Amino acid sequence: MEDIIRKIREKSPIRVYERSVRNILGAIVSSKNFWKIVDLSEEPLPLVADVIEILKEKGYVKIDDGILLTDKGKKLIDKEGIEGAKEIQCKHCSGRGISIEDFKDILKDFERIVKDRPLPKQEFDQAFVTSETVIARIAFMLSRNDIVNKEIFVIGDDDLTSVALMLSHLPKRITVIDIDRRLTDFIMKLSKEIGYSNIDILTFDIREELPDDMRKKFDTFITDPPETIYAIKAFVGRGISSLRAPGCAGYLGLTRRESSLDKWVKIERVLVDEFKVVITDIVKDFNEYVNWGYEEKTRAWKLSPVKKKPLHNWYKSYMIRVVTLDESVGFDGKIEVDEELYNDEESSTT
Ligand code: N4P
Repeated sequence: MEDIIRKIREKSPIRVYERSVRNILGAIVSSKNFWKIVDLSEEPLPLVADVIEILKEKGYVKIDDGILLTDKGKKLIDKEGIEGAKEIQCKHCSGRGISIEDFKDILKDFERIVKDRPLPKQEFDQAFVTSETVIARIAFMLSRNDIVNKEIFVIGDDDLTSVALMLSHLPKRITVIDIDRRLTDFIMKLSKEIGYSNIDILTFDIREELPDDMRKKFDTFITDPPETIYAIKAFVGRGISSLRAPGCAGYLGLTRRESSLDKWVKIERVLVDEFKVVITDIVKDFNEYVNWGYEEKTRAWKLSPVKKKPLHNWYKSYMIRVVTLDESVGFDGKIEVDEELYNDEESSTT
């Protein structure tokens, strides 16, 4: 084991721990599919690819149409007492801890109304979540008292969360911004179809400073940023800056697919030490993303040891809820990066 870890350390810019290698080996025990292994191991994709490469070099795995343990690999599993990764989440709520039973009608309406939605654009790191996820977001926010009679700010909306919010008719008012005019036009069109007028829709690049009248205005925000520190500042920092008072809530998706725990702790520090908000909820695999279609054009594809498109939704993210306190401060400055807004050494899907 030590020898494997040493080799990986030489190869990967992402810090590796024995536990990471064990997680990846456990995932290989359970599945030979690369995307599933990333999903089950909860390790960043570039690290999973490097670990598999080293395991192959050392004769622990072989690769044909999938990733398989060799006899030497099976011996290692036994010797190290590594368990196959298990999926034991609740079947009723898919592990979200929230029931969408009462929202079946909204779910149906949502699915029908978004049918001809714009397809994901790689340029903006788009990949929308399943309809169940969107409805579960509404149920979750509702359960935390963050929707009814609230002014809600949706920051980036390829998921069309604003549309589900409109269909619920629960918020007092909705504001939605997105950089992609296809989306703002589409949301505008749907608002007319639904007959919902308490909505402001703006095409906006989140690297820019928010207009003054959007600061300290909202009760709740929701966003799903790319996994970089710049994006956390731009999307979440501005979200916090847009909240009206202490006790307001923000929701953000964070994934392990493009984040090591070392990066996560940096993100958590930005939230807690810089923005001075409290983290109240972290729900694993809350957000499930539909495979976006541009897989073959991504770094993840180049890194994948087997060139086969994913067949299941392997990309998930945690749902994080934060709440503002007296001392909370958001971020208002300009962000002057292009590529780095979306990508760092741990990301791979844009
Ligand atoms: C998803 C961005 N649906 C945008 C909202 N990426 C996930 C970020 C998780 N915080 C999707 C990655 C696919 N390129």
